[in-house]
Amino acid sequence: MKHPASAALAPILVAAVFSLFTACVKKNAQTNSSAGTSIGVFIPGVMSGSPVYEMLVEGVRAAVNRHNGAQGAAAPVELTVIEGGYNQAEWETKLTAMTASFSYDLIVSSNPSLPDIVSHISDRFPDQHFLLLDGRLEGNPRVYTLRYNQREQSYMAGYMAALISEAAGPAPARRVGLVAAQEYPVMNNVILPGFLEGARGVNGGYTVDFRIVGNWYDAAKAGELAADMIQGGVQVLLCIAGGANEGVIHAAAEGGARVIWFDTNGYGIRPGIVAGSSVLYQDKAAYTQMLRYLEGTLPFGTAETLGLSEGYVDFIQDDPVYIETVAPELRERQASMIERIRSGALALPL
Ligand code: RBF
Repeated sequence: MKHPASAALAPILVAAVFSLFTACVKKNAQTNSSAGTSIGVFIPGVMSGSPVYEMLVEGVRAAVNRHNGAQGAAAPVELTVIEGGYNQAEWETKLTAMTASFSYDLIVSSNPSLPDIVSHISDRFPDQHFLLLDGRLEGNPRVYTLRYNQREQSYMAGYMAALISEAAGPAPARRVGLVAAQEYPVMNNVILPGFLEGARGVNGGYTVDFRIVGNWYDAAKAGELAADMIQGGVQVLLCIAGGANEGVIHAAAEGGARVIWFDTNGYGIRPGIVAGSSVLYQDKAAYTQMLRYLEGTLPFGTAETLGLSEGYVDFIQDDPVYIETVAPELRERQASMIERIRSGALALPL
């Protein structure tokens, strides 16, 4: 008679051996043809409340569906999405496990911290290919990266924040706000300085009240920070805190302040309170680069930076809620500044 524990374990073992076997078969098949191509998307965080990740999956999925539609059902590309969760200390282990499963021909992700993590993994798994957005790594022959010109993106946010602050009262505090989830090199070296630079484009006297939530989900904490900033005279706040942004919106609505949204069109989130949307088109980037991969033309080893003139960064000006919320003369000044970036008269390289 079989031991009961081993009877219970047997199916698990069989499943484990089988999945290892199919993973190896899949991998081997892939090297010879595009049949059985498997894409894994790693989300460094959670999707809900973070448009950069929602756009990533949307773009990858659209490219896979288009490819599968064109190829017929014979050899569909498979797509798996895995969330890494909010504990950043676990991301490398989780991504290593994903790589070590040998299940994915390509792993797609998005985050400025991913290039470092992937460099470590790539040393141990040199055959694994990666497509990384919102990050930069050049020269690894298995890694392609694309980042956005976030100096342009944050400049446009800062310019509008200062325009609204100037118009808000007779004695503006000349202080705009930035509520960020955490400090990281792109935040400290690109986004915060770009936001300040934009505000100073309106008036050189501006400073930034910069506050840190400590994570990407605590809306109550973000709300407390924002309320304190508004109390101190800040009239317009940029928020880059994922799910915690909700708290900033709430505090602004209570305190008569305005919010500049980042990454996606946020006017509809709280009409009248969100007075600017400085966006990046990560869905378009994910779609375009995934199609290049599926067509075999993604230039691994290279790193691209795309901004306003390439159509990957913008400030949404044609939304009816924006037109209703922001006075015409401010919108005109914002529009002419954007035109100066687009024409190259105002150069904001990274
Ligand atoms: N952005 C989000 O919207 N949600 C997140 O959970 C998130 N987590 C991040 C974790 C780290 C370690 C870093 C460096 C950035 C993170 N970002 C996140 C920010 C994102 O990469 C980007 O800078 C902002 O969305 C602004 O474009």
